[in-house]
Amino acid sequence: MRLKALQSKFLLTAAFIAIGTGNTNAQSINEVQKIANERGLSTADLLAAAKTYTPTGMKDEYVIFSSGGHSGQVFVIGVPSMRILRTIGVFTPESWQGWGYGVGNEILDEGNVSGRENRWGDTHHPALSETNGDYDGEWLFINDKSNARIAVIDLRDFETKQIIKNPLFINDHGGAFVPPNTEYIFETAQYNVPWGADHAPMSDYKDNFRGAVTMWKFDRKKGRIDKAKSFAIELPPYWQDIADAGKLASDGYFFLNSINTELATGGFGVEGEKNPPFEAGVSMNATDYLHIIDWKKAEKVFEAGKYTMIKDFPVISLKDAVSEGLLHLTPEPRSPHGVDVSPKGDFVVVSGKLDPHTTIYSVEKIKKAIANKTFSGQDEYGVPVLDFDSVMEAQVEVGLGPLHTQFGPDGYAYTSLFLDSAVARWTLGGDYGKLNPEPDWTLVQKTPVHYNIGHLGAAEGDTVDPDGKYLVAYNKWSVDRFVQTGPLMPQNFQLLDISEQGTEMPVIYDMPMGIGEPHYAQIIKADKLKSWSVYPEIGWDPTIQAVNPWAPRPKSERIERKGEHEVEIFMTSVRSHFTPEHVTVKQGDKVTWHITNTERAIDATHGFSIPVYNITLSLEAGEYAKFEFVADTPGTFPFYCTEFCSALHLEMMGYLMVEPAE
Ligand code: CUK
Ligand code: CUA
Repeated sequence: MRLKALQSKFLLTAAFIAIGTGNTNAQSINEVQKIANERGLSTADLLAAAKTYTPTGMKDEYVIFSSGGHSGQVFVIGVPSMRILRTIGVFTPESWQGWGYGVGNEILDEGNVSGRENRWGDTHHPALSETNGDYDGEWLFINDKSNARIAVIDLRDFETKQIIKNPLFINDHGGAFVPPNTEYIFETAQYNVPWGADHAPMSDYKDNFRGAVTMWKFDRKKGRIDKAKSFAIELPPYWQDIADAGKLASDGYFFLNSINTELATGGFGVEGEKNPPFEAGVSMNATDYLHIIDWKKAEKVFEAGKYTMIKDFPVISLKDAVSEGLLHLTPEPRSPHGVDVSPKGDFVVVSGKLDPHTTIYSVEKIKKAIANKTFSGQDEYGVPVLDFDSVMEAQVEVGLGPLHTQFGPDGYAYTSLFLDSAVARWTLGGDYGKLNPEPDWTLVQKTPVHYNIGHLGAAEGDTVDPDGKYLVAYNKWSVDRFVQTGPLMPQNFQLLDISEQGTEMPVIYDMPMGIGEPHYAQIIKADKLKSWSVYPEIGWDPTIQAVNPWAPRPKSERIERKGEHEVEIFMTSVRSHFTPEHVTVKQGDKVTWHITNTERAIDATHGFSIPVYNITLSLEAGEYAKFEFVADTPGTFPFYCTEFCSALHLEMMGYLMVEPAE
């Protein structure tokens, strides 16, 4: 019965498709119908296909920059096709792009932790650089939760340029987030430790463990975090969670929620320990605290020199943060997770995992309560707590396990529901109220997703000017959606069409994410990206984004012996040979190898690899790279181009001969 109805709908859809292509040939209509019937596709499926299918040569309208979770990387994905465009090696070496196998090692080393090499990360929150609250497509920042690090990625070449380790704490979560003009990158601690992760007994938790937010100064001209102009603000040892920077009405503020205001220290499973496990211990209070930080005020306090050096890093003390009036708290419902600022910056939306509502705070009311000191008290560290009822604007019952919220251009907000496995669409009030037909602060509809959604992302959905149109559910579980790939399954990115008001929000694509477990991702209009197609000049050094004077040029290739145990090699690569093709060094030589890809053609990448010495590079057109190693193993080592670059690519090789020492 249902099949029949669907089949008659196919005719319509097929005719629609046929007309759309200018082809009214009945045969092709029949063909579409036949295939749809054979594959069991509904009209909705055909429509979804029409909305997402991207024929060869057609480009995507939007680009997702997705965190990679504990893969340590960033993934770049096209919308609506949901095709993976590339990965960006960040905290984890990645051989295909030559990241961390001879090149990039110095940058990865900046992320060493306590003198140890750390070659993975847990990336959660990418932040695109913004100008006036809108993505400008220039820079991307991302945090590593596992070791409290921030990475800077240049979107001219999609490469990581800097990794910086937080000196005060050992993991982070409320980062990376940027204010509307990217003056700073915010990073906040999560599982608190004594400063610098020094040792202290758990019984010291209340007195010696500390939370903090670090404001990393971003020098846009240099494209680097300027550590000398960065500082931190001490916070109580609650588990600070996700954050969001204010904009427009809330410009200058930074909002940050927290769990574990109980100061639970766990201990479950330890003999003689009577504390409840963390999961219960941190969820006992009916409310936790939203932290409201006036970062512009904090900047002034820092500039006035009112800080203490801790672990060689300037920290504004909790005491000063309170007396200077730059830190306030206000209660938020149980086990809060997401905090998201509305497009005009006038509302702050908080969702508590254990409360079926989203709670909306009014920025105007917050400002008023701060000015009038409308406090309901203070926490045990002396931080003033703004009275909940005087700052809360509304609560919307959206469903079970609300986590994160994004916004559309039409007064809609979208909240992910982890336990319901759904996306809730609801309406904002205030100035947004006129933008859609529904009443303010009301749940409009819910769309099921598969399964257990974490973050969600709407096109430009956290900027001052959201686009709507598409929303992606970043689901944690895929369960039965794909061919079984062993017990480890991909995550599932589901694309939802949110372009129509008042209708459903159909899921129009499932994308298995089998290369990492992403958390947040941001979606930018593709035409805002101004990526290079080749490096601007031959000999371009991506680490300085300029021509490197050391870069070998055609006719300057050579091998120079410097002193007894040092050799310097100047090599070029072009289709389809390396110059020189023979490199002979002596066992024990310190080898410095310079190599330039002298190509000017788009996509004319050459790889370069040496066995045994663990070297593999990816040299894009124009790129210069340098790597060093000690030739301690004698032997005969063919080096070759790993990228199938030409008909004579197999011939693009040479020999490294390491002569044994006497
Ligand atoms: S968190 Cu993972 S679902 Cu790190 Cu932003 Cu919420
Ligand atoms: Cu160059 Cu293969």
